[in-house]
Amino acid sequence: MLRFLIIFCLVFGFRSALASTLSAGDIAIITMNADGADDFVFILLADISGTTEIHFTDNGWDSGTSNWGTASEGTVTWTFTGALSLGTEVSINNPQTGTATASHGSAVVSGSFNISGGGDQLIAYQGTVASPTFLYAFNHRANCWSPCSVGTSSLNSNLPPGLTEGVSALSTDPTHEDNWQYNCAVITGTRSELLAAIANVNNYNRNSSSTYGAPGCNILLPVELSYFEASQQIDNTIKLDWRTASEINNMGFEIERRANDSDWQKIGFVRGSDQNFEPQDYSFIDFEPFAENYYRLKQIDEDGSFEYSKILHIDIASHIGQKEMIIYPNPAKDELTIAQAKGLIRLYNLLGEPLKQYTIQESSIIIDISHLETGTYYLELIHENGKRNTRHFFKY
Ligand SMILES: [Ca+2]
Ligand SMILES: [Ca+2]
Ligand SMILES: [Ca+2]
Repeated sequence: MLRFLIIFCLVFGFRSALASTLSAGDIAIITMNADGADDFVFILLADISGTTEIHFTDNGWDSGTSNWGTASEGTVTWTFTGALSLGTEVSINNPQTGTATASHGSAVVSGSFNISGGGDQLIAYQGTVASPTFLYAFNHRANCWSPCSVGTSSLNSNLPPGLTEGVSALSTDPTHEDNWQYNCAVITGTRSELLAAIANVNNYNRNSSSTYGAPGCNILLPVELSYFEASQQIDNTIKLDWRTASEINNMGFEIERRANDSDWQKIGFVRGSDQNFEPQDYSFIDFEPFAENYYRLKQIDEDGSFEYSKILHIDIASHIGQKEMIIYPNPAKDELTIAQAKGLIRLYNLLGEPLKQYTIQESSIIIDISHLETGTYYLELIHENGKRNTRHFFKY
């Protein structure tokens, strides 16, 4: 069953719209070969757009000097212009030959790129050599990250800053094999669940005789809600707004409501998008809310499984802080009574153009509407305390 998550603060769906600036764990290395011509594969765990450039080096990071190791290694710079979805596997082929190709975009080799069969590492970063932002690191050198001395060794590396073993870095220590491929043990879940699975040595095919290609995992992420909010509208309806960061197999959302002491009732349904890696915005209007309302979303997958969102509570009375303005009759022909109102009232046509205003000193007033053309109008009450509410009526 797909997971239904509420993530309020850090939602990578928001980042997906940004062009090319990635963070640790936005990609993961899922195939690394020391044999053959050192093909490797990484997977996108964030959508990208614009021009994206990522460097991959077999040079090590020396935490003793807080700088790169001094061995002569190489770098593959991958460049892609356009949009790629989360879950895309990108293969870099033949980097050891000095002339690499990429399954998406282009790859340019500089220096002497060679993933050593004696153990080596592949470190992904953005930015410059002098000021890198590390994205992911894969190390198949036994007894490394922390105990290794780097210096002039081409085989050793310490864990680059900003990366976390088991999340955005994988050391196969103490197991050494030349070639590694993620076995797709986990292909759905939250981003952190996926990263934890990909950075787990137990989830890898490995050998020292033949190379691996792209795993072809078809990574899926469940429906993730970026936010879910309720707001009272000027006409005292309640609008629910929510955004998904990504969706897989999402049939849609049932909107459920209850009053303080009643059972949940379905009051609507909004269809989802079956599969989407871009943020999607949804809304629903409750035209007849209670004074006190609780709302939740029931997100339903195509297979019928479902999960509930958090529960929102919105109390109309406390929002307005006033008794509700009453108008009658409605529809009305010649006269309209406005009751439970004290303050300034403005009459608008359907275009929002103000037609007339009234001041109500007592709690009710009868206004003459005989001259109005047939149609819908609305009254806005501005309470003495500054709060406002509105009512529609139909003139016939
Ligand atoms: Ca090699
Ligand atoms: Ca090397
Ligand atoms: Ca190295």
